[in-house]
Amino acid sequence: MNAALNPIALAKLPDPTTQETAEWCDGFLSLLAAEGDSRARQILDELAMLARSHRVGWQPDLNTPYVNTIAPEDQGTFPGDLAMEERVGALMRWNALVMVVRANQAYGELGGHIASYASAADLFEVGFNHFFHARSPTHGGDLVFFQPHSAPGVYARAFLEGRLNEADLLHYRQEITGAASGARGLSSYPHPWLMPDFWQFPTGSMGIGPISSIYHARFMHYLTHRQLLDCQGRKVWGVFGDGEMDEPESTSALTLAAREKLDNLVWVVNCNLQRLDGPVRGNGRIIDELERLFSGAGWNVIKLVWGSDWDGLFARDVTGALVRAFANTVDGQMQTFAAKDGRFNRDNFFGQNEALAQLAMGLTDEQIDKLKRGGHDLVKIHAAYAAAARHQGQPTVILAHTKKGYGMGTAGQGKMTTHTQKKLDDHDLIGFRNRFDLPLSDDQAKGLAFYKPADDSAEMSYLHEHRQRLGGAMPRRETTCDIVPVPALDQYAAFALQADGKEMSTTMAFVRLLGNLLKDRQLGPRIVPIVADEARTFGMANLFKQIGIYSSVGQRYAPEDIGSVLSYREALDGQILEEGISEAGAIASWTAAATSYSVHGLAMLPLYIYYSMFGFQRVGDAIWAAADQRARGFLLGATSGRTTLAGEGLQHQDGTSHLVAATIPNCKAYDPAFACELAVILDAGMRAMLVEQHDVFYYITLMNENYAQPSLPEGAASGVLRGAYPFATIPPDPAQTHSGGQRVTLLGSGAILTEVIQAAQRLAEQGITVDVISVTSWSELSRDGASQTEPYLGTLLADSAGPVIAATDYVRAVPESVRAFIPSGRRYVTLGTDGFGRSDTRAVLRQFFGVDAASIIQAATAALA
Ligand SMILES: Cc1ncc(C[n+]2csc(CCOP(=O)(O)OP(=O)(O)O)c2C)c(N)n1
Repeated sequence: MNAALNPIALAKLPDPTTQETAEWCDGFLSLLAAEGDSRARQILDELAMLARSHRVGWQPDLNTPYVNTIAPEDQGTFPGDLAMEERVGALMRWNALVMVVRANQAYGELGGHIASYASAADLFEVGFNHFFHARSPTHGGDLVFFQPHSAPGVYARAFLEGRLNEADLLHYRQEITGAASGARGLSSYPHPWLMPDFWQFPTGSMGIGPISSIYHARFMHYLTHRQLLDCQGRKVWGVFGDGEMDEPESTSALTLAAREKLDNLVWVVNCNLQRLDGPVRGNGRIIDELERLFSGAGWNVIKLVWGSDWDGLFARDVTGALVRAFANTVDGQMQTFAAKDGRFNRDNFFGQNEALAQLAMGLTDEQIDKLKRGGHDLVKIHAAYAAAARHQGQPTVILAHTKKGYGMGTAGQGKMTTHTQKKLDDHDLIGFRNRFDLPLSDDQAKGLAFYKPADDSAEMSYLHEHRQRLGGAMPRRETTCDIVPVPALDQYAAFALQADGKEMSTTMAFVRLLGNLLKDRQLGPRIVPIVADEARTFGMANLFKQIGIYSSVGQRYAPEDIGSVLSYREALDGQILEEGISEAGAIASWTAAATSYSVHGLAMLPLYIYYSMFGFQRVGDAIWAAADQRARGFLLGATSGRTTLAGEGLQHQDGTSHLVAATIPNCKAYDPAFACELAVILDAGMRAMLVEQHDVFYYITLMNENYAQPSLPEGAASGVLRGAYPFATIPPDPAQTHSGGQRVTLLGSGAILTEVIQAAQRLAEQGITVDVISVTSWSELSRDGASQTEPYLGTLLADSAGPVIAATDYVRAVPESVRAFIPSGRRYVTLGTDGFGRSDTRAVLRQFFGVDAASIIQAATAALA
């Protein structure tokens, strides 16, 4: 592009007040005219280098003028039928609006949003008509993350496409009533759990969609580089809110996306300048701020600020008055302009100075009112998407300027309160009809009638034809994938099953099991070990060399420990995902792998091992979203428990993860004490997820305490999986007759089971019969109890008698969760680690929290008294 002919570029130039400045500028412009952009860039680079070598202290401004990145002459031809797409888009807008308004007319409490989709409609529609490719025999399918509260628009499209009917739309946000009446309830936001053949990615919790999209895009590179699946040609699209960008998760992985050169990733940030309460940056400009942020992070930034009808204004604006005016207009003011009519904008925006007033002279107030922002102009949006899709070597963000509540007139457009606006009066409805030229009578508009053109109409043909070209309807969640065979348990876990008193920690056992599984020809390659800079902590350093750490550029250095058998090895086909110190990133990575069976039709088995405290507590919401996305994989909460991780103190010691895990319906959580139990659980989990293909995931806590590991007791396996099994009955010391046939049952899980066993032995020495039950999962016991007339725990306890004492390394609420299933008449006492953690030796900590053998004996003795 020749800047000499471009008024926008001219306007950005410094005022050539001095002769010298003018000469420099002229020199540059003639260079540009004579030798083009690339030579101009080269000269600028060289000048910048020269300036730096003299420590001039100059940095280029990361902001460009408040105009479109793509010049009109570079935007290419729009490949669609513009008028048709506007008509079809208007129908989406209408049906989405009707759906929300009617749901709330019927039941005012249901909620829902109109204004967000009103701003995002064109951004979605261009994607649907021209870019978002569904999975088909010839294409693996794009991944699309939809702004959650714009879901009504996606339903409206599915309605026109014939995937949903009117009865379904009438059950927006009513899944229960919908199902009961034979219709399909439509979930508030994208929830794969609730609409498993429809939504792919849960985005309802702001920030999780953005970070998730990055790690999904990276995981596609991982699959390609490991030659498991060729993901080339597939894109990850995400439409997110400008307010949503404030979430730490939204921006925390931007540099990773750039570093990994994720050119398969395109974000569209819907910059309607508003969030829920008000403006996103009332006193600044969010588009400028995001431009600086994203370009600084290494992204390709495309600003999509103004619609085509501004092109003429810019072309006539030879003095740069428009660009200067925008540079002086903050978003709070821009929102006011959006909310007001053409007259107001003429007076207050174009009225700022003579040059601007001149520009607006040829426009009527109505034309001024209708001047489009870039994110409402199909042609401009298409140009931006096409440029993004073409761009190589970087992820792209499109900063799309829109109006919140676009077209909602005085009822909503640009209003402070528009986010939650769910009512429109007759006047607004007629206004909306007129604004978008909808084929509705006054009565139909006022009566909020859904509108679907006849099946053989041009609109419907256009709609279907465009989706057919792109592989069919979207969003669409698929679940077909091959079964991955799991080797027989004794092939890889014999050392754990017959441990025979050998000392090891369950973490060591896990690493050994993992090492063995990795060697399996069929399962091995599907395993995705994930760490967040803690592999050495868990004794996994041997895997670095064995299977390599994934790196999209291989290894460009000689590692310091090159001679070592454990040398740090990065490789293009490396298998470990080393996410660095980002639990948010690691869990997003885990989710990408754990949903690969559905997103890519290729089942993978991610095992993310981390400090258990930094899991459910730190990234619990992301785990909840993974559950919603029907993840299948293992989460391994290592160094778990409040007394087992001895020296680390308050912020590291986890006493609650099992409490939270228990609240996630498709999470099976286990706190095994022994390597043999762990092996049984791991094995069953793999079979459930990879062979039987259940939508469950497993949370297993692991400890770093070494102790003697028993072999798996005969017949214990099924109890291990159900949550508990009788570990031992210790008969009373016959020399001690004074206790008079007393009997007590001790329940223990995880690390505290060893304390329970010690206590049992000492109680038996006092002449008491002690039944020891190893609890592997409190939550499985509790779920069983709640769903069965004869709870398994009750059956298990039927063979014993006397009080029941339970002890764990978790808060008391964990063993309390099974109280209801203890047979009546038997006293139930729970010991746990409530309170803040602190540092000391294990023995002292257990004594302090009252979960050591002595405390268990004391509780048992008191209960027997
Ligand atoms: C983690 C989280 N916090 C808060 C919300 C509630 N919430 C839903 S939408 C919204 C405002 C979104 O603003 P923006 O991202 O700018 O999108 P817009 O609706 O303006 O397009 C908020 C606060 C949420 N869904 N998730």
